[in-house]
Amino acid sequence: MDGWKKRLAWLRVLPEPVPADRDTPLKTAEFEKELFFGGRKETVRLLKDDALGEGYEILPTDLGYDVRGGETGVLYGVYALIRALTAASALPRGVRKPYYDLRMLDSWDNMDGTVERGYAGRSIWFEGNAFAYDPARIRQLGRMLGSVGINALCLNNVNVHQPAQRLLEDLLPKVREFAALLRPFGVRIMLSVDFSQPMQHGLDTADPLDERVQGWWRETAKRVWEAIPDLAGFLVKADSEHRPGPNTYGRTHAEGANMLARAIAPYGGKLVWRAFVYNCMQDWRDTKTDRPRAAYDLYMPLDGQFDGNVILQIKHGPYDFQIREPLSPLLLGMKKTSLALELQLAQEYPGQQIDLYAMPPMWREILDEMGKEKVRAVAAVSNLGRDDCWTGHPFAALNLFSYGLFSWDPDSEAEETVRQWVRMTYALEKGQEDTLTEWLLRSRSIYEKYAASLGLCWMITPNSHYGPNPYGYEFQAWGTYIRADRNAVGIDRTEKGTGYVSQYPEKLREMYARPETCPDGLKLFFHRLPYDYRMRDGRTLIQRLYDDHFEGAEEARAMAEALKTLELPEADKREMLERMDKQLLNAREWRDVVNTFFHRFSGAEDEQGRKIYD
Ligand code: GCV
Repeated sequence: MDGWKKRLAWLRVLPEPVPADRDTPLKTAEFEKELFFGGRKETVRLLKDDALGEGYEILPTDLGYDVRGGETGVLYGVYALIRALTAASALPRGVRKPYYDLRMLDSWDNMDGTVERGYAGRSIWFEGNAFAYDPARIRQLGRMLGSVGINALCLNNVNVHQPAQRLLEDLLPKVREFAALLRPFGVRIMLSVDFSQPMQHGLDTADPLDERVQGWWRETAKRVWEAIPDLAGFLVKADSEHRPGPNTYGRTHAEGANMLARAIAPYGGKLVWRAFVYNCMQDWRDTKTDRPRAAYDLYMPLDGQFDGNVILQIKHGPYDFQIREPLSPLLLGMKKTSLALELQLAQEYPGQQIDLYAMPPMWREILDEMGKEKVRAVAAVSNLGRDDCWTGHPFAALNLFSYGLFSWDPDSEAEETVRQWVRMTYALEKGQEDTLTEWLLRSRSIYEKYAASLGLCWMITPNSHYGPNPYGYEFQAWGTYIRADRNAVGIDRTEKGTGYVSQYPEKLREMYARPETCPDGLKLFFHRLPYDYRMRDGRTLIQRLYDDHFEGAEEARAMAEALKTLELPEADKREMLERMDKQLLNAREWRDVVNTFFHRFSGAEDEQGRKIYD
């Protein structure tokens, strides 16, 4: 039960737990300083300077370092110093402040202890429809989050199932106790709320323009913030995948969000409203409706109508955390609304923390394409669970660690971040450190080759979302089609097709609109192309699909061979090897199922004569 105590992930250099009496970030900073520098020659002084808030400055002195910062800033400064010294990376210079004020981790934990799309075991804090946790583990969680600058944790699933509504009611004192455990690490709590909650309290409506509804939320907000004055805010999934929302009452999403935002504004609360709204009851015969269009069509006309404390949280792509999607055009289009970029650390589509999938290279691409200034906040769906190693696959902790660093500094480099995680987590000799860093950096492209070549997504097993099933979602209501037939595959999203491409600014629109200029990775996302279509490198489309699947499976095998040689702590090694074996089976399955599927449709032979099943 206490196995997690030995699994310190990137905090291995801080082996003792932070004692419970360290109840402020400054006291935590003092503790971490003593723990790390106790056995070293440097002298470190902590200088509190409230004007710096979350910011800090590390100043080398004759004897060691001064760390100056606000209450939380000092703590971040100490962690940054420890990271730099452990990973032998450059010391942060000058005053450092986080680029985004709100750096959220969204947990999809249900109160029955399950975690929606969770791949690291059950919830760390809910079980049996109640709070159930080890306070020491929650403090260690706070420490992990604080050590990489994550400053808000949403406790419950955006799909708010009973009894999670009670978090705002009789369970509020428990939320308050929980919040106190994370406060010393600079982490504030958020709660997902159910838009229809007033209806469980005698009201016959949740209409945001109804005064009784507004009054109910005002009263509720007052009670909640009295109990937890530093609650960061509410998170809402409305009118999405059967969740209640303002559309039921003929009201807009701006009207719905503003109503809640006004209730919490007096307390400085943020209302985070998710833009993941689409028709999940689509008839597959309907080729006009195109799911990726949905969010832009709904929200662009509302730009400028949201209150100042509303943050519209937008998934990075227009679909749903697929392996390769273009950037959501909404992130580029909305100019008068505060936006948050939503990422998913939980590997729902990319291998479920069985297959290796390091995300920093993807985030670098997303941030470069978007421009960091387009959003005011960042959120990521958590990959944590009750497993001893916290993240199912010990290497999946890299994604949590890196998310923190990217959310603090969106100019972070993928390779540097990965290397820093490797050095923080393991004491490997240089050759092994290079091996691990290299394969982590390649892991996404390997997965992409066997699971989402040319931007063809959704060929997955329905519901579980692990493993291949090319037609699994073809006749379903979710708007997730590949439309493969014996001649062609993909969806035409140009002006001649669904018109989705017109949601982009001109430069991107032009690039995506023509198959010749559309990046290979998105070719079949934007275009419907025949199997004999010639790619830029001269290969036919079908040959490229075959090649990617053969290469992906082969590279996964080479990766497994290389990673087997690593000298890791026993538990990490065992878990890594177990998962690698599963990944190899998965990659093989993807290769053979997808290649066979297209071979049967197209009748095309592989130019290299490799085995494809008839
Ligand atoms: C929390 C996808 C997932 C759902 C998730 C949803 C969302 O559809 O499969 O499990 O629900 O995204 O982001 O709201």
